[in-house]
Amino acid sequence: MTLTDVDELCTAIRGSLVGDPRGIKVAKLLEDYALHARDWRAFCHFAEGRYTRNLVYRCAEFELLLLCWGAGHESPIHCHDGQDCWMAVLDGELEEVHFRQRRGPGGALAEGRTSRFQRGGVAFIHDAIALHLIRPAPRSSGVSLHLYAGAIDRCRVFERETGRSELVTLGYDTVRGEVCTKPPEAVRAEWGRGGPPAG
Ligand code: 2CO
Ligand code: FE2
Repeated sequence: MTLTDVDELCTAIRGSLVGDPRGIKVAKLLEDYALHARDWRAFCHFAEGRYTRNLVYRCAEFELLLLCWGAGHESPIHCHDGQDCWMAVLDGELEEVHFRQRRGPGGALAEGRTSRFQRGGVAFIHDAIALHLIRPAPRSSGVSLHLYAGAIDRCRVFERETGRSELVTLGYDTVRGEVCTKPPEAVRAEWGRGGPPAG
């Protein structure tokens, strides 16, 4: 299969999430798309000082986001609200750093492995695997495609030194390539549970 169109990718993902408990088929689809497609460039949107979250597609089963990472940007250390998360690199080089909470109350997070991913590389994470942060490799920027099944509307972000966390609501910088000024709840309501809004 050669996937060059993001809507084709969404159709294929929907057909593959069921009966793919380890997510192998889904990872292959994302790799295929990352290696062959260019249409994602229409959804790219970079900002000063922070990575951006750009909604490509959302339905009852999953959410697909394009994330744009400038040099020096870094996500907080965070969880994934109990959901499965795949990240496919479309451009540049990204680093993923794993963390885990130590047993007992409080205390610094323990740093685990760091992995690097280039175009076509696919990472998978779930809360049972680790917390993580994502950032571009030194001197690189990056664009990545994130599949959350189901959607992640909020997550906990963690302070490395104390292990303390707070719940944050996740928003969108753009929706299908258009700058988004609405609160995330409004976008979610528009997309409903079945796919893109009509019109
Ligand atoms: N989970 C983060 C987010 O959705 C990005 S890091 O990849 O999972 O903003
Ligand atoms: Fe993440």
